[in-house]
Amino acid sequence: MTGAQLIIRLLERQGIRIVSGIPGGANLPLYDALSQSRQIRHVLARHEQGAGFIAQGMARATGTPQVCFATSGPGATNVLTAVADAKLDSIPLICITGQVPTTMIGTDAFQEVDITGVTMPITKHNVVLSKAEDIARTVREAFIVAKSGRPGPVLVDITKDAQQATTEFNWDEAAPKLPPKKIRNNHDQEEFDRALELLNSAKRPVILAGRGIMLSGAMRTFEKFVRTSNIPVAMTLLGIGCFPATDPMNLGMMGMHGEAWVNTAIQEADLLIAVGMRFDDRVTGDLRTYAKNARKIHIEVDRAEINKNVKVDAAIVGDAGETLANLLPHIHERDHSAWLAHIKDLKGDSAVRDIQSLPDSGHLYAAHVINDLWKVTKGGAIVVTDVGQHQMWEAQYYHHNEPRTLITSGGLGTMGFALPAAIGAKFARPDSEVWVVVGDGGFQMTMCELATIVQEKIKINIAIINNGYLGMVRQWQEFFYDKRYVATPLVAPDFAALANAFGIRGERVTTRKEVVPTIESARGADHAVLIDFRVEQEDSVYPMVPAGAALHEMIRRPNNPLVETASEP
Ligand SMILES: Cc1cc2nc3c(=O)[nH]c(=O)nc-3n(C[C@H](O)[C@H](O)[C@H](O)COP(=O)(O)OP(=O)(O)OC[C@H]3O[C@@H](n4cnc5c(N)ncnc54)[C@H](O)[C@@H]3O)c2cc1C
Ligand SMILES: Cc1ncc(C[n+]2csc(CCOP(=O)(O)OP(=O)(O)O)c2C)c(N)n1
Ligand SMILES: [Mg+2]
Repeated sequence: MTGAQLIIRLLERQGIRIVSGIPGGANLPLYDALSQSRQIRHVLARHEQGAGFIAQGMARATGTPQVCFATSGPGATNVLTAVADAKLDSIPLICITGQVPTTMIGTDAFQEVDITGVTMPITKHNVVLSKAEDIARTVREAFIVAKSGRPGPVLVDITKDAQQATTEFNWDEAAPKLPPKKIRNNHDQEEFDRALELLNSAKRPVILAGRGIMLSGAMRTFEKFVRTSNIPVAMTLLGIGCFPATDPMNLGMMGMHGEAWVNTAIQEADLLIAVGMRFDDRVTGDLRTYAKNARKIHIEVDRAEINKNVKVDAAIVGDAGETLANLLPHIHERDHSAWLAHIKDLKGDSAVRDIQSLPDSGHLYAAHVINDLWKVTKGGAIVVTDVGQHQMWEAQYYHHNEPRTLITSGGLGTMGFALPAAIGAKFARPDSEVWVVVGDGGFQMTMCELATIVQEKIKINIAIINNGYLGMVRQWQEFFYDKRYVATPLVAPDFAALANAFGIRGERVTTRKEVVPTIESARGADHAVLIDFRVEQEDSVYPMVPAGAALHEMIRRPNNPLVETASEP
C-alpha cells in the first residue's frame, strides 16, 4: 500500500473515528486515501486552528489521543496555536502535516516551512518522515508518546513522496522502538513516609486538586482519600469536575479568581496536599508569600514539576490514582471539625451570597446568565468556555459534578478555543448536551467554524456573553491603568443575524426574565442555536488577586450590585 493508505490504516487501528483538517497540495495523497476508509469520518474545519481545537475537544472530552490534518506551510503554521495550547494543558493531540517532497526540502519550495523546527518547543515530540517504510513504527510511537505519562501533543510531518511511495505493512514488524518505560518506584520510601507523617499530624490541611486526577482516572480513589482523611478540597480551574461541586468537602476554586474563603484557607493552612496540579502562577500568586505556614506534599507524574514553582516537603512522583491508593491504608482518620468550622465561617452565610434571590435591577449580569444555565441544565451539560471574564464566571457560577464536563483552555488561555473545541466535544460525546460559553471577542476569532457546525449538522448551543469589550483586559485597565480603555471597546456584528446567515437560529436576550425561557427553547431545538446575551458592559470578575500579589490580597467587589459568588451548589 502507499504511505498515505498506511497512515489511514494505522489511524483505524488506533480506533480513530474522526479526523478534522483542511486539505492542500502536500497532504492530498493522505486525503485521497481517506476516501477508502469506512471507519474515519473527516470533518472539514474552516481554519486549521479550528481543526486543531476540534481534535482537542474530542481529546479533552474522552482522554484519548485525537488527530488533525494540515497541509504544509500555512496549513501547518495555522495549527500552531492549537498545538501550543495542547502542550500547556497536556492534551494528547496528534497533528499530521504534509511536507514538500524530500528532494525539495531546503529549497524554499512552494509552501515549505520547517514545521518540526518551529514546533520543537511546543510539542512533546515531533518527527519528519521521508520514507514510507518508517511510517508504521513512527505513527504507532506517536500515539504512545501522546498518551503516556504526562500526555501532550505530537506532530508528525510526512513528505509528499513518502505518502506516495509504496511499502509493505506488517503490524508486528512495526513495533515501536521507544526507550523502555522506567519502572518508577512510585513511593521513594523516605518521601512516602514523610508525606504520611505530615498527613497524619496536620491540623489545618487543604487538598489542592488538579487535572492530573482526571488524567489518572482516579476520581473514585480520590473521593475515598478525601473521606478517609477528612480533608477539604480546593480545585484548580482545570481540576473542576474531578470531585463533585455539590460535595460539602469541596470548597471551590482557588487562585486569581478563586473563592475568597478558599484562598484564605490556603494561606492559613498548615499542610497543602497537591494532587495532579502544577502550581500555576494563576494559582499561587506571589510565591514568596504563598502558604507560608504550610508544609507541602506534591503528588505528580512529571518529575520536572517537583519544586519547579513551589518547594515541597515531600514529593511522590507517580500516577495520582496509584499513589493515593498506596497512601490510603496508612491514613489515620482524623477529626478536622474545628478547621472545617473555621472555613465555614470564612465562607459565610450562603443565603447572603445567593444571586438568584437578588431583585431584578433591570441589568443583565453574566453571572445570572451562567447561574441560570446551570440551574436549567441541572449541571448536566458539557460546557466549553473561551477565555476571559465569562470563563471565570463560568467557573464560579456553573457547578460541575462530573469529570470532563468543563472544557477550557487553562495554560495558554487561547481566545477562539471554545467554538471548535465544542464541536469536537459533541463528536466525542454525541449524547451529551453541549454549551459554548464565549465572549464577544473570542467568538470573533473562530466564528467561521459556524459553517462547520452547519455542514456537519451538529447540535450545540452557543451562549455569547456579549459585553461589548475585550472584558478581561478592560478589567485590568480599570484596576491597574486608570480606566484607560485602549483597544478594548469592541464592535461586533449582530450575532443573531450572523448566525442566521450561516443557517443557524440566532436569538438575542437583553433582560433577565428572558434568560431561562431562551435557554430552554434552545435546549428543545434539534439544531444548533446561538444566543447573544447582551450583558452589563463594565462588570468585573471578583474576587481578584492582582498578578504577582499575595493570594490573600484580593480585590473584593465594591458595595454589591451583585454578590461575589453564587449560592451553594
Ligand atoms: C483568564 C484565566 C484565568 C485563570 N485563573 C485561574 C484561577 O483563578 N485559578 C486556577 O486554578 N486557574 C486559573 N487559570 C488556569 C491556570 O492558568 C492553569 O491552567 C490551571 O491552574 C492549571 O490547573 P492544573 O495544574 O490542575 O492542570 P494542568 O495544567 O493540566 O496540570 C496537570 C498536572 O497534573 C500532572 N499529571 C498528569 N497526569 C497525571 C497523573 N496521571 N497523575 C498525577 N499527576 C498527573 C501533570 O504533569 C501536570 O503537572 C486561569 C486561566 C485563564 C486563561
Ligand atoms: C488569542 C488571544 N489573544 C489575546 C488574549 C488576551 N486576552 C485575554 S482575555 C481577553 C479578552 C476576551 O474578551 P471576550 O472574548 O469578549 O471575553 P470577556 O473577557 O469580555 O468575557 C484578551 C484579549 C488571549 N487570551 N488570547
Ligand atoms: Mg467581551
